[in-house]
Amino acid sequence: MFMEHALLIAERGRGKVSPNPLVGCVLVKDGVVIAEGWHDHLGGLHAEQMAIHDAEEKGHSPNGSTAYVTLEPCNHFGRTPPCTEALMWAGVSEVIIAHHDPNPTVRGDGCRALEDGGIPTRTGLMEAEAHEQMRAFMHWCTYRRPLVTVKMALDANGSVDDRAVEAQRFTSRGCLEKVHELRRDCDAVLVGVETVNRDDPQLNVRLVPAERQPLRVVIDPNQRINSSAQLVVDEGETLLMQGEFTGLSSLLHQLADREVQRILVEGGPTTVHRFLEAGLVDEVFLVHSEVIHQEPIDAGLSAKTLTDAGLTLSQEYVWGEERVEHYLRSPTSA
Ligand code: AOF
Ligand code: ZN
Repeated sequence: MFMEHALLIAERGRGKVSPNPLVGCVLVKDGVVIAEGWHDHLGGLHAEQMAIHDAEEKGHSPNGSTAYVTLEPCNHFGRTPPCTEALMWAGVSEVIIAHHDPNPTVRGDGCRALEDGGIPTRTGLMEAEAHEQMRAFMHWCTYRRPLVTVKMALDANGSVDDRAVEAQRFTSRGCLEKVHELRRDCDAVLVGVETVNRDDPQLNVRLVPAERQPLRVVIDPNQRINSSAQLVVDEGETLLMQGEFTGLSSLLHQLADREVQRILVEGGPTTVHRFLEAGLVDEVFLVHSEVIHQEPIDAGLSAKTLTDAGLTLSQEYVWGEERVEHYLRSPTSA
């Protein structure tokens, strides 16, 4: 119950903390929550430190309380001083942790420092839920590449575009808003040059409130991008990946070095298939519209293509007027 509370308040930092994870913390005394804290934005207080401040502000002493925190407290001087020290200084008597911190600069040390300081710790309460909430951060720490999310919209026959008409959206406004929410949750959005030259997309977050915009990445090996494309001339940041590629995996490592933890591939079939064939896709949102294209361009995406790429159907949603299939990397091919 207390860890559930900590996971819930961690959500308040969504879209503002990357490349840090979402973290929540509650202080409990005599079975009652006396204070709460969460990592609110990059450079802001860590969850534990905010909770300690909150206790003081409310006139409660954190001394003798139990801290429930969704991530192992840090033990390093980063953008803030170590949380381990703050917890010890506050006199917390026990620390219950959902998930260890896989960050190489803090790994293992947080718990050890607390134990050495005489504060017992217990790790693993609601671990799976915490992992899910910090999925992109965990993936980036472990593999040093971003989590790759693909989104593709198809007509009733599996076509991505209609050559018979000017480039235009064929999904509902409600669906577009969900796509913008997805973009907001990603650090970068990637397309191929063909998509830029045909659709002239902005690839930013406009339909829902956003604290920051994703980095836009265009794969353009032969430098064919239209120089007046919106994402070239507008104010947002765009990374043009020009020249020969030695492999998509090296592209992802380059992006990971720029602290991109989750990337949304919104490209056309060529780009999406490149990622699928390289086995680099972690999840797919397949948006099914009831529209029928007159001169279709087949996406070439079948349940088999996705299974072959190591993905399994996990859930179905409704986004606006469209049905959406959510595929996730099968546990065996992680
Ligand atoms: C915590 N509590 O609320 C968070 C933690 O450079 P900094 O100070 O922003 O530290 C970033 C690292 O600290 C981050 O990569 C992760 O390992 C950990 N995040 N730790 O004790 C928190 N957000
Ligand atoms: Zn910390």
